[in-house]
Amino acid sequence: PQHDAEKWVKGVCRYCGVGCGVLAGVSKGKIVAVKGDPDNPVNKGRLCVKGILLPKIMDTKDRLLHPMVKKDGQFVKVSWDEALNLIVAKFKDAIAQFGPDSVGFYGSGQNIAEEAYVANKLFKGAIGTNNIDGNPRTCMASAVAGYVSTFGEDEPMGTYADIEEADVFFIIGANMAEAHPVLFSRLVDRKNSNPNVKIIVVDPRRTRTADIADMFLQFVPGTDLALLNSMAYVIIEDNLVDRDFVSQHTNFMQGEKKLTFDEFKAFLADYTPEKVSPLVGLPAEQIREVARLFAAKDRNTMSMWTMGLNQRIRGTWANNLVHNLHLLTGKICRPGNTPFSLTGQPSACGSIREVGALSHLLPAHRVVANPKHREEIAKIWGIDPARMSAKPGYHTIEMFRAAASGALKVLWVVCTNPGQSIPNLKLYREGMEKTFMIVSETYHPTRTSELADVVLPAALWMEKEGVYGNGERRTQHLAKAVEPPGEAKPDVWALLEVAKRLGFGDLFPFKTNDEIWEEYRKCASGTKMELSTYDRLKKERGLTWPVHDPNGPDTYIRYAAPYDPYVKEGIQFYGKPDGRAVIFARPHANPQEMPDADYPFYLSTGRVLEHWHTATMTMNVPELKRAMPEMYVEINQADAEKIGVKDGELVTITSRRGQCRLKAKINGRGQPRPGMVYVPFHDTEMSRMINFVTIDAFDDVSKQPEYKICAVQLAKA
Ligand code: MGD
Ligand code: SF4
Repeated sequence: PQHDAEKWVKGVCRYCGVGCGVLAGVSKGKIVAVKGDPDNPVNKGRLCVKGILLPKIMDTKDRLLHPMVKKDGQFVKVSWDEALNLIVAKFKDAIAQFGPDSVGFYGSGQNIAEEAYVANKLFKGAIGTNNIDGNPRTCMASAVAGYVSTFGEDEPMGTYADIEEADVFFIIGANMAEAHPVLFSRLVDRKNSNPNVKIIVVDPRRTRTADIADMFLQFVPGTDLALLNSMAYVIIEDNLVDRDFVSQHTNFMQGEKKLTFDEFKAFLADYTPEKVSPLVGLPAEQIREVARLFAAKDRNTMSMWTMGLNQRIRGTWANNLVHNLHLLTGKICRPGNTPFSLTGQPSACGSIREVGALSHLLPAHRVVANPKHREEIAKIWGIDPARMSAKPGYHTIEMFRAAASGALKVLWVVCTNPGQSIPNLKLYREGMEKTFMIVSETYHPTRTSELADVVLPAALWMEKEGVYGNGERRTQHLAKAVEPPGEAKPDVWALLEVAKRLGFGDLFPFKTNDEIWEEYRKCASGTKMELSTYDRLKKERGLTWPVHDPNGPDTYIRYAAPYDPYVKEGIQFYGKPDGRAVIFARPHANPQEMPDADYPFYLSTGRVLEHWHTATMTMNVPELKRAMPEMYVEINQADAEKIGVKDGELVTITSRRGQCRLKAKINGRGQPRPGMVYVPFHDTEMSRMINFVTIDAFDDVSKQPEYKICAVQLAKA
């Protein structure tokens, strides 16, 4: 109970990319309550049901309290010393015999920035391999590639404050009501405060988000590119283009080739609403109406999207096409006008995109392939740049393929559960068993830790301090509130120990998180994503970078005066050499796997409100478990009748890769279009783990897998 708290400690919610500020109530060394931080501008005191119940994930029966090593197929408790020595011996052996690219690291958008920074430096700087990737590849990679290709710089130009300034919301491929609940409540407030606000929701599934839509477009899965191009067509046809903006701030491109406005217009001739209508399954007039509302000259328009666009083999292109609509209409870089990609995890931006903990990146939005970038980072890391590899390492799917093929000998997994969350699981679980796998976890067993050779007990949320960076560029500090249980240690401690024992102690002299942060801050200094000091972050309710003067203001809108400290006048897309963003001609392309006579349904997968990803944490909370004890398959009423299934009956879902058995949910909280089914991916029970069914095809630019679409057959079980 809240009144028992001896003190309240400032932190951030453990779960989603919204990044709500929390105050954790501590009593007798335990977190006994959590409340929304009223002073945090993200949530202003609100929390969703997962956030408010956070104390219940701490002292659970399955907390991992000691290091363990698998001996003769059984996990045996060992000392930290024994576990670390074994890990170091395995790393040394593999590197000596097969070279640095035989080892890898798989991290998480839930790591604090300091963990990701140390891991990045250890693998890319000390060991000399770029084999470091993480779950944001499965989540945000297409958004990264979209921002970088269109604007030359990653991450949104706007912030959440745009919600209170916008009066048209274009929400495509995002179910904010369940995946970004507190942000959704800000949207609802905005709508309630102003009768003029219009909300457009584009989704093949009727979701809870669609419940507040003024226009709901339930289109055919996988046809976003055609729809977005068609909207661009209407914007040009109806003369809704902001000609001045376009001529001053944009280039038209098709691949590497520059186009004229007229050539771009000619490209769109294939996308008239009439031509596109049968493909997308929407009336032509509805496409026109939506485009006109989006582009209305007297309105501010904010787009929001997430996995529906990102988790696609054309995810990068889909991102480009949303940016196109804002650039064509000039609805960008002004309050309430912004293409805003929603982030999935609490620190996918702060710890992975900014720290550069993916296989092609270096800190502060640099890339491994650029010699100047390697040199700059090598200088800060105190190493010879020759020690760093120019070759991007394995991205997520490649990394688990390398484990399956035997090329990857040692893999360290921290703060993620790929044994449940990777697509086409059967193949990759076999790979995880084959390679020597170290898993740093807070709980055991999980679907990954059960396959490990060594498990290391990790300190959980608020048992360690650290920094998270949320989806609006807000860097926030979480204080340590309580001691970790048993022998659990912060992940950063284990990383530093392994670094020292591998002989790299001189590169890792850090005694505190402040020291790690201050070195990382040097990487960002002089770039256009400057960060504030650790001391200041401890006091503030987060700061949205760039923070040009460490003691000065943070930044509401990038690329635009008077908000962006690097722009003196007007708008400048300074990520591009000529300061111009790109409007891309990108054709429609089908998903990798289309329904056919054998596999006639589209399968889509995603989240529900009550659970977090693989549910290791949320299934430990009785209230959440009771509310949503097992996952199910949502089927449209008409399809259910066709296959003779009633609500609650078991259904077998089969793809070319695997099978699942789930209860049918008809007219549940979501309703897919006929011909499509939807399954949440939180279930830990083998027969209900939908990633045995999903496809591991990925976007060839962003390398993000196409979790959102594959073809399946359904049968009453
Ligand atoms: P999580 O449950 O978030 O799932 O998938 P994962 O990252 O694999 O895993 C986090 C793990 O970290 C948990 O096991 C938790 O117990 C542990 N943990 C918690 N705190 C700590 C800590 O401080 N230290 C350590 N070491 N461990 C900790 C997410 C992934 O799933 C993502 S990001 C996406 S976007 C994909 N989405 C998706 C989908 O939409 N559909 C399908 N079918 N699959 C998907 N998989 C992907
Ligand atoms: Fe936590 Fe996200 Fe809920 Fe906020 S909206 S309380 S960050 S899960």
